[in-house]
Amino acid sequence: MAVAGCTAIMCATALLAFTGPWADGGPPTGSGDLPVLARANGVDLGVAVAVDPLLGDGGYRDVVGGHYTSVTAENTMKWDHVQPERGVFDWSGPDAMVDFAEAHGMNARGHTLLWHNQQPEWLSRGEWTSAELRGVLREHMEALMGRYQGRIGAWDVINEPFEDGEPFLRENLWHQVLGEDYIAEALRMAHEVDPGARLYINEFNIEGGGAKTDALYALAADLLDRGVPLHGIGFQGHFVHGQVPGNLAETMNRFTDLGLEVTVTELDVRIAEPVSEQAVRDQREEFRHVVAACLEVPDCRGVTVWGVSDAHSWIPEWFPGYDAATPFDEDYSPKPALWGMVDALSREPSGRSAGRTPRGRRRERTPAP
Ligand code: 9MR
Repeated sequence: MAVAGCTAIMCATALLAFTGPWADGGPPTGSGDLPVLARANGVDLGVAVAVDPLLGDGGYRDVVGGHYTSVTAENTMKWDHVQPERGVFDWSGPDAMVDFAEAHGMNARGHTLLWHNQQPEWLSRGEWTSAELRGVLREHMEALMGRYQGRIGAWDVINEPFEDGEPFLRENLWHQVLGEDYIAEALRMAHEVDPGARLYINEFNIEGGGAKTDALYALAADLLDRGVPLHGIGFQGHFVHGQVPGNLAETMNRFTDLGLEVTVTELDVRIAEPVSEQAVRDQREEFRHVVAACLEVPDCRGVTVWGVSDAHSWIPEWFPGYDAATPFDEDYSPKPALWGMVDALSREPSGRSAGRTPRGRRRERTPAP
């Protein structure tokens, strides 16, 4: 997931270009500026993409290719899409996404390998012995991770392992059949399949601290103590307008103090309807805050936004009464939220990319509060 830096001249030009317009809240001056700014800061600015518009909608492709440095598969790399029948793989969506990323000089994140949702029935309803399920998991990893080895730098290996609002491991298929050490087992297996990939646990409702965060911290610390190849924690970042945690950087720092990297993997900020112009303006500060928090944390690798525009966001369907959660409106016009990300990337002192801390470096652990 390495991001290319920009030359001093390119970085300086990009930063200068943003100094004026952003002071008075204007829009971006050019579609190529955000990627330059992100790379100048040594982070990825990513977006979750859907395959159909990525292939067929010019406006969508322009937003993705023009404003971001990385893509994540919103759905097309999940089990039900990749292996709808046992041993029958569909690579059309994943190939399209990875090809797009490469054609546009972007990075790609893999999402996701073990999750309780979007499993095909043959998997979720199967009567598995632990040996059989291990075999199925290895086949899937070898096919999917193996296909994109060297092209996808980071994988959300374990997705949402804790109960929604609880500090307890979720009773998903993997837990039920393989036991609670399924997480260590899956990470080791993933590392065998692609030793070069950065392996993540991706979780939500952990961004502001609390019992679930503490439980994840204890799990991560235990895995590292046992030498399990865990490299990063994904902070999903599905926020509600007005409730974005102020202590996000502090929470991320707890995990980087373990020697892990972190990434904000699924950022959106949903606004209650009716969506007021004021709320949309205020959302700018919330997107700025999240990107700035990542820049504050030396081992934060980047921020990925969940959905290209408000027309493609999962929010209206899953949270009726909420909308406007992404940085582009339904016509692909940039919203203040996009400007907020530019604000953060423009104000970061330069040199972060040159002065990055080495990956995976272990630091002294801080006790859980
Ligand atoms: O955005 C995805 C949406 O299109 C799917 O219908 C949904 C199905 O569960 O999954 C959404 O993505 C989820 C992601 O994979 C994991 N974290 C929560 C995301 C939002 O539900």
